[in-house]
Amino acid sequence: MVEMKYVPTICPYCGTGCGLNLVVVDEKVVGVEPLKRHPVNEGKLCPKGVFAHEFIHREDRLTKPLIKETNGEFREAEWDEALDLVASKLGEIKANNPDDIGFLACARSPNENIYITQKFARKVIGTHNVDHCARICHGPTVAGLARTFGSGAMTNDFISIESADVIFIIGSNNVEAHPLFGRRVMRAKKNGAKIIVADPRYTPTAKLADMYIEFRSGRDVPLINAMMKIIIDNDLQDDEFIKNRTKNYQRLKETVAKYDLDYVAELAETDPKKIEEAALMYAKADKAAIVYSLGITEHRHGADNVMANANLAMLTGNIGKVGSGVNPLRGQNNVQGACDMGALPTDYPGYQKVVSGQATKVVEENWTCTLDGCAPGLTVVEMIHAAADGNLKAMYITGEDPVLSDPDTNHVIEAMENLEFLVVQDIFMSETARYADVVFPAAGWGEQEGTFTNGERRVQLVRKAVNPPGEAKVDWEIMKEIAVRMGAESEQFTYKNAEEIFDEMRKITPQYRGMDRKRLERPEALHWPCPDESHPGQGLMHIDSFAHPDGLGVFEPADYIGPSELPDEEYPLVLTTTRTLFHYHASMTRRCKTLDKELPTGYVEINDKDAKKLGIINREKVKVRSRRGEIEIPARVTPDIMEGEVNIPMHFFECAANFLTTSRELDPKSKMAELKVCAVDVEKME
Ligand SMILES: Nc1nc2c(c(=O)[nH]1)N[C@H]1C(S)=C(S)[C@@H](COP(=O)(O)OP(=O)(O)OC[C@H]3O[C@@H](n4cnc5c(=O)[nH]c(N)nc54)[C@H](O)[C@@H]3O)O[C@H]1N2
Ligand SMILES: Nc1nc2c(c(=O)[nH]1)N[C@H]1C(S)=C(S)[C@@H](COP(=O)(O)OP(=O)(O)OC[C@H]3O[C@@H](n4cnc5c(=O)[nH]c(N)nc54)[C@H](O)[C@@H]3O)O[C@H]1N2
Ligand code: SF4
Ligand SMILES: [Mo]
Repeated sequence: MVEMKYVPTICPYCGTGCGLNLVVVDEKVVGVEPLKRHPVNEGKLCPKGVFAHEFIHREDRLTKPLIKETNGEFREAEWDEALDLVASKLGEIKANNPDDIGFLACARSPNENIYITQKFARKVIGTHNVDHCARICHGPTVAGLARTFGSGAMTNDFISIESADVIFIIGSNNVEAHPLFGRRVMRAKKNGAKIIVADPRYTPTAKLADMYIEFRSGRDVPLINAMMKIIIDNDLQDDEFIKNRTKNYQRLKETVAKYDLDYVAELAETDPKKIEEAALMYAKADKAAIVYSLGITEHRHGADNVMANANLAMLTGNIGKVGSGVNPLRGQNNVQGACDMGALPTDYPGYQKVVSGQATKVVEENWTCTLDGCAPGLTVVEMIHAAADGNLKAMYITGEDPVLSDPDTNHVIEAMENLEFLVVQDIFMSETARYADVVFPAAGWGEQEGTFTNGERRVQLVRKAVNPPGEAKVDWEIMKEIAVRMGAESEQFTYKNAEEIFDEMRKITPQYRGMDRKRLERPEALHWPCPDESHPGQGLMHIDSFAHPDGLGVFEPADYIGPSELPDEEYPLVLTTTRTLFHYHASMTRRCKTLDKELPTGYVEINDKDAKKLGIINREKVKVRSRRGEIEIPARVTPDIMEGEVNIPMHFFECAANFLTTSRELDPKSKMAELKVCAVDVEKME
């Protein structure tokens, strides 16, 4: 008899966090069904969710530990041998200097794995060198919203957007990147909301807009400052809110006074009338929401961009009420959780600072150890630079693929090759795993229990439907084995299941303290902050006061800095890099046959007028060059990108955007690299 079961869980792709059932027949996941009553997706899924089961049972899953021989080839190894090797090598390097080792946590995997990764780095190795992909994603959100609001997370829940009167979307293509949030934007429009989209590309999201503002990548600060100036000039600011809930308004006023409409329009290569009209629409609305994503964050002034949005919302009193707020759409399924869990070189779980003696003491007491509570560790891009310079000797990378995802691929490869010892723990042989000394096979989605925290701070259970393939193990189990081998006090790594880890975590994480597993079993789960077991969780933040100790929001005015690399004669075009509907980064969707058929490889979008000048026709293969590298890639000629700008989706290693991008300049406030702007040349090939 065929045995069939439905296992409810959460989609493994974007931070929307849709609920679905895995359909399991004879120990194999054969399909996916949306959860009809799930509060996020209400019975709908985007194509990635619908076909999410297709990568699980792939033949090329990693099933055995691999050790690289001196001839550069991998051989299969038994677990004991590989674990012993990693424990002894890490022990050797640690004995010399714990800060010679760096860790990357996996924002694709459950909170429990991530908590263990940072605990392993801090307690077992003794370093704060632990970070993850948020650094080159929404790191500026965490930094920028913490400065302005006191908490670095999305201020409203997803459903709130449906009550907005005006939605200002800047640098977010949510119809493709967060489709089930995009669905709510469409519903808001049906309810009468006016939509403004500011983006250098006329995206599927922009096509929904009542007003589309085309403008040049990297000019967000002047654009938003000009909007604030118009609002103040027209006396449309919310004086009550500014007086009672904020500080530093005078400085904001002085800063934005410099952002004259015509100056900004010229700088941003846009229409001044549109900036003015957008500002008036936003300020006059009763409830106006800001939605943003990487178009705002992935710049060397990413945190300034974020703070400009926060300033705009506070200026008009659009915080702490339904239908308003500052809504960064978080990327990975569990990147909100990865930040919450303290996979950050500056923060313990719950954003408690490693430089705080008080926070360090609490963590030490709970972990029964002493910690180095003084200097923060290295961030993602700093680790890559340090490895390339010989200042970092080992890396332990769990579920992240910097060779594909980090800026300046040639430099990343150089860094990986320069490491004395590299451990990669993944579900597939990623581009980065090829450079590893030891590869551990990890259990993936559908093969383990735990929790994901979505972009609206909703903490949801994920469940095991099938066993991992071959000898693959859950991430935390692998690290536990190494911890024990490295002599970590055994009582500290004796977890029997993910729930025990979650319960330990919530003891030191104020935002999660009130979440017990029983409460998370409800379909709506719980939003953080949830400080105690009687607290209902909180979808809407900053209702009466901000999360700063004095309860006030802080205006943080920012001046225009702009991109570090502007077009010139040799590299005359601005390159931006983005996402497409059918692919999610690379490793999983490119292995889903249905999605791969939809879009088998990459392309460079180029404006039709630019293409004409260069004699390039649609689908023709062209060469794109920057100061870092070059790739060959088919052209997609389109009017939907502004003149002077080209765009490459980031998913395809055979024509990878990151061979061209730069990691030279980082945002001083968040250490973000400039993934959304660099200068390139597009050449016709012979
Ligand atoms: N289908 C799919 N969905 C995904 C992902 C995926 O790989 N595929 N990845 C997930 C992850 S990790 C993330 S972080 C999110 C990202 O979600 P988004 O940020 O929405 O995705 P992107 O396409 O990278 O960038 C958004 C928009 O920024 C615009 N842009 C470029 N430069 C600028 C600029 O200087 N200013 C402004 N205002 N806009 C600019 C681009 O044209 C693009 O339309 O998506 C998540 N969802
Ligand atoms: N040019 C350019 N570059 C970008 C961006 C851009 O817009 N432009 N966006 C940036 C952003 S926003 C992000 S978030 C990063 C994403 O960068 P990455 O985090 O490197 O991207 P993923 O492909 O999501 O990597 C996840 C890896 O984890 C593995 N994995 C999945 N589940 C598990 C698990 O349970 N356990 C373990 N151990 N492994 C698992 C996958 O196979 C994959 O190899 O890319 C960044 N890079
Ligand atoms: S919107 Fe995001 S979470 Fe929902 S099905 Fe699509 S990829 Fe999955
Ligand atoms: Mo991301």
